[in-house]
Amino acid sequence: MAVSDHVDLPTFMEGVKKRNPYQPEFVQAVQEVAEDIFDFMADKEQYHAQQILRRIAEPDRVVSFRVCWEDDAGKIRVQRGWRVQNNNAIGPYKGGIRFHPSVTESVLKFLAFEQTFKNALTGLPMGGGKGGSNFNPKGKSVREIMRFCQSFMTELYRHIGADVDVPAGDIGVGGREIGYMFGQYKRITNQFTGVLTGKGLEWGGSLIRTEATGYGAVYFLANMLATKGEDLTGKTAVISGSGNVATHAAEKIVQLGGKVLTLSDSGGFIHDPDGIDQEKINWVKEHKTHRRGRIEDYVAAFPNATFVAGQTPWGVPCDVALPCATQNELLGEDAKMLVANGCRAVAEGANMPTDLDGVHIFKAAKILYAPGKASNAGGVAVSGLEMSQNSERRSWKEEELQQMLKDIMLGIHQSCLTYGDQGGGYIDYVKGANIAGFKKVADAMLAFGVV
Ligand code: NDP
Ligand code: 2IT
Repeated sequence: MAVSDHVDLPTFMEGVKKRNPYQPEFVQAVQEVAEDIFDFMADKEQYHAQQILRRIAEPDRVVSFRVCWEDDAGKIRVQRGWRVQNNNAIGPYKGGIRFHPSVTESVLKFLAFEQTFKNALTGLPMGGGKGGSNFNPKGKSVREIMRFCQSFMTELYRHIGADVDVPAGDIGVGGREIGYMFGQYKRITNQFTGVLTGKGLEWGGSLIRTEATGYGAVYFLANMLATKGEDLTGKTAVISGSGNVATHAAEKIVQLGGKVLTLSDSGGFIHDPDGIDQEKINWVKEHKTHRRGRIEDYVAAFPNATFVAGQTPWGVPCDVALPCATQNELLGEDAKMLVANGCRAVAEGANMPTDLDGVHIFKAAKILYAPGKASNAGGVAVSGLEMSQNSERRSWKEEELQQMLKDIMLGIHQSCLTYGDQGGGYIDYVKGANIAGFKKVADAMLAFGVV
């Protein structure tokens, strides 16, 4: 029988900080979860005795490797690649791959940690992982991107597998990059397996995977509004980002009768008072994804809009907000501004876009606020459905998948209600998501003993 080890939250966090120096994003993600889990664990001795949270906050393994490739000028370039396999208590490691110059071990550890709870919330059998590289795809030719993806997979392949670890896309990694990586995996191993998700429809991909994260985030937002007897009709939405998640969130907001006012990228945001309708969203998708252009070019195409350089869009008054770009893009001051301007609901499409100050401000204001691990889980959920289809060697119909995505998002919402209802009509979705995700993983870990 393990000896009780009932440390308090500050002591626990001191240990996390000490063991993870120079990893602020990872410490931040653990802190946000630990704040809720310590409350929940107060009367549950076995979680303390078995050091469950401490074990979830220590990745099963972190693989770091060199990625060499040759650029178009013939110069040898050296990047660092990682795969963080955080926890596989409830299924194979599962999570995206990010290519962005800001990628560090800390960023990937926070993402793999968050992914562990998110994947548990979907109800599907997936553990948590994340990978990536500090490679910057901006300004690279398609051939350079292909060579990089092939070199990255030449090491990664030995650490992944359909029943081991199943990567997918994330920032800087879309269908094209998944294609290059899948092609290289298949070439090295001579196996056609469901080792990656987000694949093309011709070669094992699932319908609606591309749309699933953004659509799912808006379904979750609609579920939250429904608890107040409201829907999205006529509501104004401020969205950050202009990639996969942001454009599909915008699309679903428009479909459900809302008006999208902003989109952004790392250069700044555009504000279109006429609303960003489906035609304009199509233009953004084409311009950002296929032409790899900048969001500021939007104002030349749609002159009623304005571009604000170097800023995030949170100062634009709105009914609902969806941060869909990157971590820590919505700070305490932004949260205050949103609340002061009457924003009623925030659903995170990105992972950890709101910093800890912002989280505390949304909680104190008691607005409808969904953390990414709940509201952006639609993407990985459909990835889980892609894995099922690959295992069955068949493809499900679009209507079936649309319904499954809606049901999964509703199920996550219900889990948040179960563990986050604070009485008086206030649901703490952060707490609900953290506890529901933790409980599933923790109870599986208890069953396995000390491993
Ligand atoms: P994309 O690469 O398609 O788009 C990323 C968008 O965010 C771009 O508009 C990009 O601008 C902007 N962005 C990226 N980094 C920064 C930065 N440091 N500062 C400001 N803007 C930035 O990625 P996704 O849409 O797939 O991912 C967006 C977020 O959603 C991420 O947090 C990701 O982890 C999360 N997510 C993604 C899922 C998916 O299925 N794809 C699933 C769940 C969560 P620019 O073009 O200037 O770089
Ligand atoms: O953050 C995420 O959930 C993703 N990038 C998607 C992961 C996946 O495996 O589909």
